[in-house]
Amino acid sequence: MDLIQEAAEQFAPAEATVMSVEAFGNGNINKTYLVAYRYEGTSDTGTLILQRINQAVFQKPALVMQNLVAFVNHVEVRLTATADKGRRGWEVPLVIPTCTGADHFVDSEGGFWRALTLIEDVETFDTIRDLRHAREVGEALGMFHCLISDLPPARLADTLPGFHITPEYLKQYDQALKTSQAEDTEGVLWCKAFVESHRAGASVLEDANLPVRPIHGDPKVNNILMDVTMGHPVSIVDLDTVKPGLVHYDIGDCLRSGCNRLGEETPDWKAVTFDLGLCQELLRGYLSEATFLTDLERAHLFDAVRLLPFELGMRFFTDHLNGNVYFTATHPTHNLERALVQFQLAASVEAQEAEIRKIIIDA
Ligand code: GN1
Ligand code: MG
Repeated sequence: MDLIQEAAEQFAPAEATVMSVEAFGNGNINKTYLVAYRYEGTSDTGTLILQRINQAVFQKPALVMQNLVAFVNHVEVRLTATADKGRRGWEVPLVIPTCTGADHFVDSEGGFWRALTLIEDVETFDTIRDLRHAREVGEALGMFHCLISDLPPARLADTLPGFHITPEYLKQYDQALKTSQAEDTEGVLWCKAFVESHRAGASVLEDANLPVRPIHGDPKVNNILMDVTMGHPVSIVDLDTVKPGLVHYDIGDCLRSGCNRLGEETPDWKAVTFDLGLCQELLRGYLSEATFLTDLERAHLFDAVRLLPFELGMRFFTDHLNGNVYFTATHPTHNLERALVQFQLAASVEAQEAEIRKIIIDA
């Protein structure tokens, strides 16, 4: 039996047979599958999400599960307290135990597997469709932050030290430069020059004494689930990076993902721009929900908008220099192409600094 099938059977109900296991979603780190099963002797079926955690990235996957359970338990209580019967409410994926009651399964090759409930009747988008969608995405992130704003960050482990700390990524980049075998193509030279001209100000967020809060860590547009009929958001999934951090990392990440109409996988990197209309709606949506934000946090929002695309560009570029060891890549220059997109986006943010600062003040 192959390892995926073996893992699927650990999480399906004891009285059910696994019918199919299919690749699901398009994450760059973990492997995700949709498992369908049928209860023996009946026509009743069920589904679950099965994931193998990338242990090169998450070196302590048990802590990822611990955070997930702390998050789910907290949000479930909050949701029961605020349930609104009139509209489809916010939902969270639940951890499905193995047949022996554990929250994960380790296969014979050391692979770390866990299963979650599937949130049904939703759709996801790689890019934002229109202004209304932008507003809903912003509201979703604000809602998410609000739901966890009273979860003490100390209850969450740091599952990924250095995550979103731009100066740390600069150090990793410098290291990669020393050892890289990558050829100095035109794109590589352009990226190197871009990083060199952007070294200053990399630690502005960490230096600003901003409050540490629980964050999502990866709120890109396709992690936000939209109800298929009503179109409003019902969840933000991909919860492996829920941990203590600055909300700026989330806001910057959501904006760099949401305001790039061509998407982060576009081959046409020279045409990438940061869309001001989408930015305005997304931020309005966010700020309408995130009422806990302090003046100091608001004052550093532009830094987040500027830094996050630069940081992700540098992470992709570093991975290109290292031979694609971190992000899943379909071809050798994939991470270089992704880096060019993010750097171009960062350049577009800088070119529109005055307009973006005005949007932040007026939002
Ligand atoms: C990774 O696995 P995925 O696609 O959800 C990465 C994020 C990046 C994102 C870019 C743990 O997320 O930080 O923003 O790719 N996750 C990790 O697409 O590094
Ligand atoms: Mg993720």
